[in-house]
Amino acid sequence: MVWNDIEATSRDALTDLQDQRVRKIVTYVYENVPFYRDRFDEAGVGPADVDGIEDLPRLPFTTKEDLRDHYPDGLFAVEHEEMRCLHASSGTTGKPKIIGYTEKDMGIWREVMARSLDAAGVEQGETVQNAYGYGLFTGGLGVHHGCDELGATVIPIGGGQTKRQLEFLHDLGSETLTCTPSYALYLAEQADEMGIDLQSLPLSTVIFGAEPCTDPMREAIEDRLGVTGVDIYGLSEVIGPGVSIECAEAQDGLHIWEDQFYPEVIDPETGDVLPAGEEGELVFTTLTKEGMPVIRYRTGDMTTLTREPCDCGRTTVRMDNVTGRSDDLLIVRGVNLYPSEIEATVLDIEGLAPQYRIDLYREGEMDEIHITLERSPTFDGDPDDLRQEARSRLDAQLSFQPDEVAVREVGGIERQETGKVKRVYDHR
Ligand code: DLL
Repeated sequence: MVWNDIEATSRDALTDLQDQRVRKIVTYVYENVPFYRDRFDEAGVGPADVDGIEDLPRLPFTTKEDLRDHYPDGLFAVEHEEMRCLHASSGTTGKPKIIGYTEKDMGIWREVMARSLDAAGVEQGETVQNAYGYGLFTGGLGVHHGCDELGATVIPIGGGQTKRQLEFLHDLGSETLTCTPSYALYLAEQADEMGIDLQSLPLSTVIFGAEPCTDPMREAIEDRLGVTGVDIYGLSEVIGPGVSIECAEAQDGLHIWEDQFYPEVIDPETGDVLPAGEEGELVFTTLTKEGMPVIRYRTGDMTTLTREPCDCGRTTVRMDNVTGRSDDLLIVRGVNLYPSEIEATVLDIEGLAPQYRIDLYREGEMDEIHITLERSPTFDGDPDDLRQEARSRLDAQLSFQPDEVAVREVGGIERQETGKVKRVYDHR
């Protein structure tokens, strides 16, 4: 069962639809957004050169810098009064990216979020406790719109208020919780402290996203909350949450709603399109959006695509869960590392809590990297054994020797109640 038949349509039918839509959107942006017209003209390409998705690589990329350089509305394709809602995605530096949605775009968002919730197993009439932040961040309202479209009962609690979250999970009996993976773990810890047994609640699903979640973290969420964990992905520039999601049946890659958002994976260095199965940077073209379509938008997120059929019956392309961004890459004394690789290697160690932080310093000419871990509440051995084990796994699996590895007591790594978790602190 799928929410919309398009999710399980034949590859040929989907490609036909994508070809039609891409022709239309390329003409639309050329006629309505001077930024795209200038870019295409500079590259010597135009709508006449694009007959379908196969021709997309002829068009130039759009980047986060382009959005910032044309702040606030230089990529809008309609007048302000036609926008029904504006969101903003704040980066770590500079101006936020402003995203506008017309009435039609709001409909697309509702639809893809309803499909996503349905794929995660949420049914009409069920209750969803939505602990993503409301406001300019697209998480809270995105999930809210989807619940509305699906006919689920949404509790718009937003981020934080941990005690109230736990009370509500108990008293209102939500079947689904939506929040970041780090917050799901924080809730589990606080429940332990308050003596609440999360396993005994009706809660059966956590839909986590907005930040990376490696396998050890997912296992910790599933075990400690007694749920199925479903990974949802999205970014404001494309729509918000609801670009892709795992299905609860297979939990094996995230189904991209590719009738709306056409994905490519490229080599981040050369910009060449990579075949399915090879890891690279994810790029999206929105096929139907009206207010602020994006063409070949570089997300910075690293993933792999697969077109193998999924057990759930959906035929859409799937992406691997995103565990790193191309700009997260740490280059430490000539070794290239993603924080997620460090995380996946060390958090697999029995006795460590699913918490960590990485600090980078510069000593003279040399970079130094310090890794801080935390023992799990059930570990009663010598923390030095955990430290040694972490060192030897990092060396064996990543050929990496950090300058310092510390293992703190339970709660020794600071927790964050709202927003996206920060793991890497660069003091250089
Ligand atoms: O984080 C939208 C969202 C809200 C997705 C709630 C899922 C749930 P932005 O604030 O614009 O939008 O941030 C987008 O967050 O490019 C990724 O780097 C990261 N991200 C989002 N979902 C995931 C995920 C929302 N499931 C940026 N796994 C993206 C890993 C994710 N990273």
